[in-house]
This record gives sequence, C-alpha cells and structure tokens, in this order.
Amino acid sequence: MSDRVLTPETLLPRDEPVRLIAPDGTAEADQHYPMPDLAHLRDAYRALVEGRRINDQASALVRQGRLAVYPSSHGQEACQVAASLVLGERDWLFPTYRDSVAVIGRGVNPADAMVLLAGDWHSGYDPTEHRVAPQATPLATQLLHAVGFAQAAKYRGEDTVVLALCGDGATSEGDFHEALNFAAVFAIPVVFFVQNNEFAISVPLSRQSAAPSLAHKAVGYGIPGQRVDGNDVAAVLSVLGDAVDRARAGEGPSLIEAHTYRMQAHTNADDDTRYRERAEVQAWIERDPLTRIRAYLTAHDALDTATEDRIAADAERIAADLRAALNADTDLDPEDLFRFVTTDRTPQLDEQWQMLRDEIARGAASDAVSPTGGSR
Ligand SMILES: Cc1ncc(C[n+]2csc(CCOP(=O)(O)OP(=O)(O)O)c2C)c(N)n1
Repeated sequence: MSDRVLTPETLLPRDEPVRLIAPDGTAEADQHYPMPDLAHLRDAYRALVEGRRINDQASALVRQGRLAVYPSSHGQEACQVAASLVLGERDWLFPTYRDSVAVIGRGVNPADAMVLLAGDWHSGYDPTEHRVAPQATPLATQLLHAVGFAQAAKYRGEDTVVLALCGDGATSEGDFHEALNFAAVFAIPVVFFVQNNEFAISVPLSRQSAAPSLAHKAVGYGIPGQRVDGNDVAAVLSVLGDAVDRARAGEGPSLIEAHTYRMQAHTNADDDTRYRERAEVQAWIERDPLTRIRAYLTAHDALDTATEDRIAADAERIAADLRAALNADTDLDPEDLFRFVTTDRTPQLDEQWQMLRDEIARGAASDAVSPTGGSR
C-alpha cells in the first residue's frame, strides 16, 4: 500500500484533460504521465487502423441486413485500443454494447464479437477464455458486476485488475454510484473508464451532468479522478496504465474520463442530424485519433509507407473474414428462444412457442406462393 495521502486536492482531476500528443502530431511533455515508447505506439496504431476498419465493416453489414444493430465506436478507437492494451493476461474487461473493438483487442474473433449484435446468443465468445465479460446493453449494470468480480479475485488473493467501461449517459444511473462507492470503501482493484463521447443517444452532456467534469465525481467517493484526451492514444495508454498499476498495487479504484466524440449516429436506428450540427461533427472528424498518432509516428521515423500499406492490407483481410463469416447463413433453431428461459418450460412459454411456430409456418407458406417474399 502506498502512503500517499488522499485529500480532495490529490483526488481531483486536472482542469484540462491529460494530453501527450497534440492534434497536429507534436509531443507535449507531461510531468506525471510518461510518453509510451515508439514500439508500443506502433502496436497501438495497428490496432487503431484495424479497429476503424472493423467498425466501418460492421456498420456496412447492418445496412446489408447481416447485423441487427452496430453501435459503432468510430472516432473512439483510441479509447477502445488503449482499454485492451493496458490489461495483462490475467486481467478482465467489462464492456458495453459500444465496445466491440476493445473486446476484439483482447483476442476475441471479430465474428464472435458480433453474435449479440446479430440478434443471436448473448455472447458469441467464452468470457473465461478471453477474460472479457459479455457486452452489457442495460446501462451501468456491468460496473456492479465488475466490482463484485474484482472483489472475488481480491478475496482469492489474485492480483487481477478489472477495467469497467461505460458512457457519459451511464454515469447518471444509480448503478454507477453504487459501484463507485462500494469499490472505494473496500479498495477494490477496479478502474472505471468513462468514454465521454458527448451524447447519450440525443441527450447532450450538458443535460446529463452539472459537474465540472465527469471525473470530478470521483472525489465524492474518495477515489482519484483524471481526465484524458480520448483522441490521443498515447495519453489514454499512459493515464489508464497508471490507474491499472495503482489498482494492482492495492491502492484501490480510479475513475478516468476520456473526452472523445461519437462521430456517427448512436446506431442505425438513430438520425443524428435531428439533434446536432454538422459543423460540430466536422470539427471532431478533424481531431481524428488515427491522424494524430500517424503524424507522431511518421515524424519520429517509426512508420514508413511500406509498414502503413502492410497494416492497411491486414485490416482489409480482417474485414473480408468478418464479411465472409456474417454472410454465411447459420442454421438457427427458433425454439432456442424458449429452451433456456426456465428449467421446466412454463405453459406461457409453450403457448408463445406455438404462436411463433404458426407464424413461421405462415411465412413459409406465403414464401412458397411468392418465392421472393412478394409484398409481405
Ligand atoms: C438501464 C437502461 N436504460 C436505458 C437504456 C436505453 N439506452 C441505450 S443506449 C442509451 C444511451 C447511453 O449513452 P452513453 O452511456 O453515453 O453511452 P454511448 O451509447 O454514448 O456509448 C440509452 C439511454 C438502456 N440500454 N439501459
């Protein structure tokens, strides 16, 4: 345990988010947070390019009807990549529906990460194999799961750290407050990482919180809060890495807020032109996390055209594999919907299964009359 004295002053985040690389790619020295080395940053760049390609491929697969929904992290890839890179093999990630790129960064096959979003099983991967909890759709519930999980690991004497992700909107949920309070009181080895992308669907941050920043909330629980430029992968790696080290050293939880932006609509079911100006979106597109790290690496002779081409080709291959996997028709058994709800099937579930079976039969009959599906 460190003997660091925790006072409101030491718990409060900085007035400005921590930044190590400016939007034009130049380095900004920081007294507390070191710049990750070039090899580490080149790995991060590769993961960013792959993450962007996966995001855009998955969004295209929604338009083609192969995914039911894809909440894209396009624009937030620096946060996604850093979240997966700062964790060790024994650590765990507790992600949300928007965190597919972080999940894939932990070694989950992209197609397996899309199973939930295709409307199939809740999780297409084995959480224990990859040390990634199933992606949570109910806001902030995963934060409590993360705290309980980390507490159990602590009881067992393991040095596991748990990284729990959520959005700015989720910080208004009661679960967020309960998770932070419990984690603080019992010094649980968990890092809460809020990706503040400015919107909760159409609700802007100004209608979500009156706090000076979301990281300021930490002081009320007695834990340190920090703000970081969420489009600067070097800064996110450094700040999150520091919080993970703290948790592993037995110094308890931290709250990190990344300032970033959801560059696209919430999902395909959302029309973001109804609640935000295009000029605002454009201003954030110009702060793209990929452009920034590419400029820094190039200026430091750590990225040449041949390497860039190789990374881009690898990202294309990943996208092609994802397309192939999702374009393959799977043999789904619709009765699975009812099979695993309760140990013994209730009469109500039987009745619902009967209704669905009749509907499927009616659909099959009308398809037989009109093979293209007609005007149904
Ligand atoms: C408990 C709960 N309430 C409401 C919703 C509906 N909902 C889905 S996403 C969303 C907005 C969440 O915003 P934020 O936490 O900022 O995350 P983002 O989607 O921006 O990543 C809402 C209200 C939900 N999924 N769960």
